[in-house]
Amino acid sequence: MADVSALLEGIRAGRRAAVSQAITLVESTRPRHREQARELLAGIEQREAVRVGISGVPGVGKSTFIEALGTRLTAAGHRVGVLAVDPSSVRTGGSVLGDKTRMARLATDPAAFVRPSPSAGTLGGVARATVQAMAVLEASAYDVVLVETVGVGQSEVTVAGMVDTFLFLTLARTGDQLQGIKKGILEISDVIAVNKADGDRLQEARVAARDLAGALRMVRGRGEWAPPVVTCSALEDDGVDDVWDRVLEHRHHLGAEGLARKRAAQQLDFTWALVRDELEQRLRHSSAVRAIRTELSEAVLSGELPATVAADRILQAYDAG
Ligand SMILES: Nc1nc2c(ncn2[C@@H]2O[C@H](COP(=O)(O)OP(=O)(O)OP(=O)(O)O)[C@@H](O)[C@H]2O)c(=O)[nH]1
Ligand SMILES: [Mg+2]
Repeated sequence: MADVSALLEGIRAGRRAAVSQAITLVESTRPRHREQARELLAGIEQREAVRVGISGVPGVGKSTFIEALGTRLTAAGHRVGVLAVDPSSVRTGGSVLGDKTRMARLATDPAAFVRPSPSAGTLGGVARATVQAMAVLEASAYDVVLVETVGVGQSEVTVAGMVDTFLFLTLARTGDQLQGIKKGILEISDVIAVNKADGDRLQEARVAARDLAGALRMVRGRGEWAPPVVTCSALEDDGVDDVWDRVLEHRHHLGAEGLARKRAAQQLDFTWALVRDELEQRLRHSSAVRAIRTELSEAVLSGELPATVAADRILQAYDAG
């Protein structure tokens, strides 16, 4: 497909078509493309953007928020890349069309690059593609990269592992409703914003932010970064600048060394994630495993064979194959 050196040249020059093609290349699972993607990634200039993950339940306003924030940032002279990690597109094989339409301004902004979620593969595969797409954007002088992900399943943990700051958007919830927020997500969040703080919901949002800040003090230990909880209205672009200030404060708190350490640790985690993803692919495609798969599955289902024995046989077949 691609001429890697032409792509590299285009990326350096900041040409959108080249950036777009390069991202398509890193998303591809075809062996020839993966080889070219490796060549491409080895050749691009390594730069570091401000990497921010944005998560929250469907409909909380992530895309609207990114539209407001991204427009502000490009107006201030930044180049903004937007990527999405969407686990539902992994399941259904379709990608979210909504994201583009809800970022109408940003999608036509010459200083922004909006890319929907890759639509094929496992979450591990999508994560691999996203990390590489991030590198492509950075090499093309996008200095802020925003990654949108729905706060269901594992995708937010995956995204938190590839960004500097993780922003969690939520809706006004107080008291018992706070239980509905997964504890795990509060643990990985660096900044929390109660969105849709507008109209009749403004007061409610403020109360919710205060309650949430209280609940968080119990989750986090002393001396750790205490995630600030603020309110905003993405729709009215109110408080979005304040949320961004908090993101920058979190960066400042990490400091250059802390950030470097965090990124290095993420690289190591990513290394193993790549290995696991590759092993899973190989397991799935192994003809030796395929040959015994149905028979073993039936034996386990009928209670004839214990899971431990079946697992051993599968691994033996894989190792021998
Ligand atoms: N009143 C109000 N509505 C908002 C606000 N932010 C988003 N919305 C509305 O909420 C709906 C969902 O917004 P999106 O930005 O698409 O939400 P999302 O979190 O990206 O949703 P998914 O991508 O489907 O997970 C849209 O109708 C928005 O107009 C806000 O601050 N205030
Ligand atoms: Mg969205």
